[in-house]
Amino acid sequence: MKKTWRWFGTGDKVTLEMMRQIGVEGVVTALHDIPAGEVWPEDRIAAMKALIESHGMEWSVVESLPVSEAIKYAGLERDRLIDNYIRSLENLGRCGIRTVCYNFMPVIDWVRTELEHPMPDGTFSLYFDYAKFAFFDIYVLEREGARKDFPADVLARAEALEKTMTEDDRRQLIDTIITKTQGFINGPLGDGQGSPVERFRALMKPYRGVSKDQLRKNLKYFLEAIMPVCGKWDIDMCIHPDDPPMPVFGMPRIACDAADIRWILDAVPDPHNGLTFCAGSLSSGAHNDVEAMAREFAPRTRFVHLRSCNLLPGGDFVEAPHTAGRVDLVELIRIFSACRDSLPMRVDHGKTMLGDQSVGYNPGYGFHGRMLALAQVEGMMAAVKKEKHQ
Ligand code: DNO
Repeated sequence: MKKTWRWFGTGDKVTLEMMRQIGVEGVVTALHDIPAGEVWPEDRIAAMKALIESHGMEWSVVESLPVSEAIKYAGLERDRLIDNYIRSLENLGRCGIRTVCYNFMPVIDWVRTELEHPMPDGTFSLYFDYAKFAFFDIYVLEREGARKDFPADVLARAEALEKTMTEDDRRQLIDTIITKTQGFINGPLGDGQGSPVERFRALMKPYRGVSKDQLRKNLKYFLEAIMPVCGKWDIDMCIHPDDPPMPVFGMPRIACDAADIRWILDAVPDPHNGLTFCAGSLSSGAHNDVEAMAREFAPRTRFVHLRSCNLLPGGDFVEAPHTAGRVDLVELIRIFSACRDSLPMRVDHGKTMLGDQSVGYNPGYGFHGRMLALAQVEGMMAAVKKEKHQ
């Protein structure tokens, strides 16, 4: 597997020089300043590629070329936006970029309720508290019908929170779920006026009445439209699983489990319709047997995110150290390295540690925590390689 690292561009506090020193071979990045829906110009792509190459690495994966909301809910401007997407792919193809990660999650990408959850060893992890999430849905978003989406014990915990959460706690939760987590991945939340919560509600509106089946059809429509250009330039599209792998805020999600992924890969059997195997996202769903999924989907996997979670009582989960989560990462490395040479792999998130918290890194994307994880994974890779040659 190829050791890659997510980099947020020249504004990232982790520099290309730092990445090179710790043995990163390939960079995973995007033109983050270009709003979703606009075409990525060829000269901008070429300049980014040249910058990375001048530091002795390659641009291995685009993460992400974002799919506009109107493509996901099949709005009126869908075909125009797909045309723009195709033009971006063509420009990437001309520059020799062959792997593109994207997701098809309505409105909200990954969801966490705490970005710096203190762990007993003094480090911090990303954390999902199901009751806080329910509290946000019911009492902050005030989504109609939200209550019926939660089990009784979670509702009871959310009700208790409603009595104890201060105004400041609420503000912090909004900041975590909407502003911080989404902001650096997809750009600021919509244009529009008003508070983040109002803007979030407005973005959710077009999904009213969009069923899981409809969302699947919209993905198929999108994939069928872009496959010819992917074929022409040999570009692998790799869908990122939903994180966490369950429907959120009453909107459907279609990449949550083995049946969903099977559906996506079968609906458009073209080999350029591939998967980002994000072990971390999949591992946060108790229903997922992540190792079995790796065995099944390795042949269509084009990019791997290695990490995993630990599941806690009541539907909570915490991102685990790379050596101590519920998924055996050594086994995943065995499966993926048997399938394809040089499959790009990044360690995904890491712990926040050794001063990472005061530098201003994006949540989950600090330096020391990911460096430690990369070293651990590198050791696992070396052991697997040795096993293979025995
Ligand atoms: C979170 C990431 C996701 C991922 C996108 C890909 O840290 O794994 O935001 O980049 O879903 O489109």
